[in-house]
Amino acid sequence: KSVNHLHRPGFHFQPPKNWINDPNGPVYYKGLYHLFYQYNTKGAVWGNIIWAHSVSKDLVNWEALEPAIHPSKWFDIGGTWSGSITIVPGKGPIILYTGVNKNQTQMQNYAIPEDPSDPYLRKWIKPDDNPIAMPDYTMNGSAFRDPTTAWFSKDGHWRTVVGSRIKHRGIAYIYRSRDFKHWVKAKHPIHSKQSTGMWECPDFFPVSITDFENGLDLDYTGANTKHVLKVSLDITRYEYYTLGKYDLKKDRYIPDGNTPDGWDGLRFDYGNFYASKTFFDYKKNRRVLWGWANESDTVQDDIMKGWAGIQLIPRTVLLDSNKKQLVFWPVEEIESLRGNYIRMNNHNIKMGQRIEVKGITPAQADVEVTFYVGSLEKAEIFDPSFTLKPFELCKIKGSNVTGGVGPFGLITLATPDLEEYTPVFFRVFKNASNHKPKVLMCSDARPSSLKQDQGPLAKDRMYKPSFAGFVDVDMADGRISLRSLIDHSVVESFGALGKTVITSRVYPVKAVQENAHLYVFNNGTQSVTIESLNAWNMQRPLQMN
Ligand code: DQQ
Repeated sequence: KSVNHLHRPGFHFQPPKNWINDPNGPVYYKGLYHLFYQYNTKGAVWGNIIWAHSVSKDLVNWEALEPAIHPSKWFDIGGTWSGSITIVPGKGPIILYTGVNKNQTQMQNYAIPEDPSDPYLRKWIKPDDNPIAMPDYTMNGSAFRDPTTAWFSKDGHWRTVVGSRIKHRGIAYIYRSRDFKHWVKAKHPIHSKQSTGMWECPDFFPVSITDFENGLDLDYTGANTKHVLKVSLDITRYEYYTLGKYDLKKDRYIPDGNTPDGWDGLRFDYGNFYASKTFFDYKKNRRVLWGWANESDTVQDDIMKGWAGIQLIPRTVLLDSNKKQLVFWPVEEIESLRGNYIRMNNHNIKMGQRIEVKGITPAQADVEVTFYVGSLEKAEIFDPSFTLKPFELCKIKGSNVTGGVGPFGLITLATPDLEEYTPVFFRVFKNASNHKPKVLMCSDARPSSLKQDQGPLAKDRMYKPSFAGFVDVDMADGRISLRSLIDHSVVESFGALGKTVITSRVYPVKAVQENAHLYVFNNGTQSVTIESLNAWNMQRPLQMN
């Protein structure tokens, strides 16, 4: 069966065909970046999941290897689901993953490389003393999965976190081991939260509160850290994270009061982004985040296309210098794909104006723009009694709804008459009392495609949400920046140097390939200045699986 290329990304990670979901076991080992991922060998829908495996020297070009693990033993015959890799001194990399047995019970297993001295780690063995953790009678055997990368503590124990739930309470269990074979569950979960549902794909790692340039490995034990706990909520398909304190003695994590724990929490990405996982890249001393973006197309069209799912461009993760949130930025390696280049400086855009960015390929591009806004005098008042969530606000105040300061930003994947377009933009409000800015960032897929839904069920409809998040900036210098990576059916946008990130998946009918256009626009009464705009064609990697 052939694959339809019309909306297929050019520079995002993807196998040649079929369905992919969660990134698994990302690691840097002996000069190679490894990425494993959930893969259906048989089609473009979820099912028959194995761990596919690719390696890269630069996070840009990828070489597919044979699958690392697939269902073969009693403890994983019903599925080889998500997990992680830990490099264990003296043993090499070890996979922790969730196996499903024939009765659909989930359990944690491990796998070891046949030859840890081989940088490619081609062959994996599942020792017979698996599983390493089974659900006991107090636990939910159909919600017990996705072990994190383990870390070693001074008390001589390895620890890993496993996601779960009991009724509606989301839970992160913690397990300890001295030898990486015998694991014992700690008496208390490391954290849990009522009414959040299953915690899929937990991720737990430290960030420095003094060094805002380098990442930390999991075993780092300085006082100058906070911890991050991220979970993926299967009910909403959103992730959220908190910042907090990890108490090693009690094996408990306590979120800071100012990062909400639950549905309204902070997100790595406010758009189509799920089951993410970080790893520490000791080659460059950074923590790197991988995340999966599902299709937003109808299931029928996924099958017709012959492929579904991509991994987003890996992002570095750091604590923001305000210590209240994380910031994300595409890994620098991706810039090696930048080709033809155009720039624009000090260009004023009046209300209602739209300026075309010409001279690059708008369907496969990297665009960075810094706006100078100046005074916020005309900004709309942000009513603190507003209980609207960002995506609801964006729904009411779309890119065409005139404001004071904004909406302004990019119009991506557009036809010249705006029959189809995906706008990515800011709208700057101000607080009634102290006049501090309250910035809304939107990536609005509603006008992205003329394509009709094929029926009333979710699987027959296109998913075109008005994704949005607030951007925590004071705009003291009157500026705000936006970067978008545009790749046919993907728009990955970074507001204010990665303070707020939003990814959309869109499927235009007309605004495709050479017929896609890119614009900068302003629909606010206050004019704004494009202080600088740099845009590049993005080339395809020389090798993509
Ligand atoms: N996907 C895996 C599970 C995980 C879910 C199965 C998250 O291990 O909880 O493919 O997308």
